Amino acid sequence: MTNTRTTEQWQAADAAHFLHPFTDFKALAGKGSRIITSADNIYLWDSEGRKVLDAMSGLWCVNVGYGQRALVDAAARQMQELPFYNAFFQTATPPAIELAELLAEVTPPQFQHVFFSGSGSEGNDTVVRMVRRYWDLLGQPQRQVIISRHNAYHGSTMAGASLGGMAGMHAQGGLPIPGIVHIEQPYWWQHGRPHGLTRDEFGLVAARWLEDKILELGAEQVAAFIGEPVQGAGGVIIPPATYWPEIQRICDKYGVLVVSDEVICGFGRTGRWFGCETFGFRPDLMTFAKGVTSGYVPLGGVMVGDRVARALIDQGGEFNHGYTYSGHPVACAVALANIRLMQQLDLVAHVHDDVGPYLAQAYATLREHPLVGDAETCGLMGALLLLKDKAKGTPFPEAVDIGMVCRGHCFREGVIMRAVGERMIIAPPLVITRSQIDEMLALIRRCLDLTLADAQRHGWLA
Ligand code: PXG
Repeated sequence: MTNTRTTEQWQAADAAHFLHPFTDFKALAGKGSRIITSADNIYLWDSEGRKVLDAMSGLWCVNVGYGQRALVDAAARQMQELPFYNAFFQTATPPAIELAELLAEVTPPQFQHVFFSGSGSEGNDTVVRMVRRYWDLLGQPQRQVIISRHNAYHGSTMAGASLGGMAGMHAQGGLPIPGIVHIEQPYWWQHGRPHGLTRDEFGLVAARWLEDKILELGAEQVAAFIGEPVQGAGGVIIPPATYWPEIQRICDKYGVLVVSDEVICGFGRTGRWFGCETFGFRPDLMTFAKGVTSGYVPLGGVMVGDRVARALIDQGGEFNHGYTYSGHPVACAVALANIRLMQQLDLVAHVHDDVGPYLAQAYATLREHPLVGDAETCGLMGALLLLKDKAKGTPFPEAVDIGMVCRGHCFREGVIMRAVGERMIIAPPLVITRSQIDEMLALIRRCLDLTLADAQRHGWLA
């Protein structure tokens, strides 16, 4: 659809009818949305014709960048041939079968089966149903509890938001649902540094919170542990290298299933195909969405490892769960084109060997900035911690929403970053080049300088 109305007309119709996700409706209606009308490669254009560098890949999803013809053609072809058929009643479509086969090829070897959903949230609903079904089949129906982490994000459905550890979400709608408990996140700045622990020491401490919780509940009650390899929406919290291997050891010891939520980390984001490969653990289940289609159309799902698949398949009996769009042929055709394009472009190696290390080096230089207490990256995810006094590690007072001040400058200067509290985060398209990283860094540096000038002018540094 072309840009057929003025910005004001779009904003008025938007305010009149469209309730946006995670939005204060009243505040937005007073201000007006920014209308995005077109995109190419790593750039967006708004209805005023302004060009913006999209350092968030849409919403952590447009991994191959905008305007990739192969994905568009795959969708158009599939829509002509067979726009929809379901997978419920002993039927299947060629794109869904081929995608299942290709996913088995690009995921770690324990994954030979997939259950499709329409989104990451639905994928995590499937996870809850499936792990409980698994333990039922094994004759241990009391193994119900799933352990997750505070500040995790696993989606916005009842189960997704319950698995997530966002206090603001739990406060609305009576969450979490029963049988989901949370341990503390592996965030060194918050929980390790104040106690004088090195990152690696803290990684072990944080993993052992899981063991404490398993022992407190009784291992015979615990079905699974779920985590994002790197917490995305929580602020790009990169765990110490010691964390995930210790989580794996603990889960193995007590027979607890490991679920890796790869909705953000999957499909190359961390410099390997999946985040579990970067962090050295071996999940039994893996949720994916976003990067599977580079966001061109909605698709999600759960990779089912052999341990769970064997129980589900060999024991027989119907799994009473599924979605109209499980294995949607158009979504699967686009995912096939997307993954094949990633293979053709050797995009995972591009992140691992080239732009990932280049971004890490560029981010390290930002540590010299007076506002930046820490600058971390993992593959093509990055976080800047903005501090009032970096020498002492003092945060800004809560009344100063420093992240939102910085984000405002980003909007005006033409780069999209996300603010999570005092963490400024990025996850640019994986096709980004070194010179585009230079361009992005110049914009980020400028926004940090403007934020610093605000802080000085308002006396926030005193
Ligand atoms: N798991 C993870 C790890 C996610 O990041 C979901 C599940 C849910 O996926 P769906 O497709 O149902 O949205 C996500 C989604 C943000 C932000 O502000 C992040 C997500 C969604 C919306 C906003 O960073 N991640």
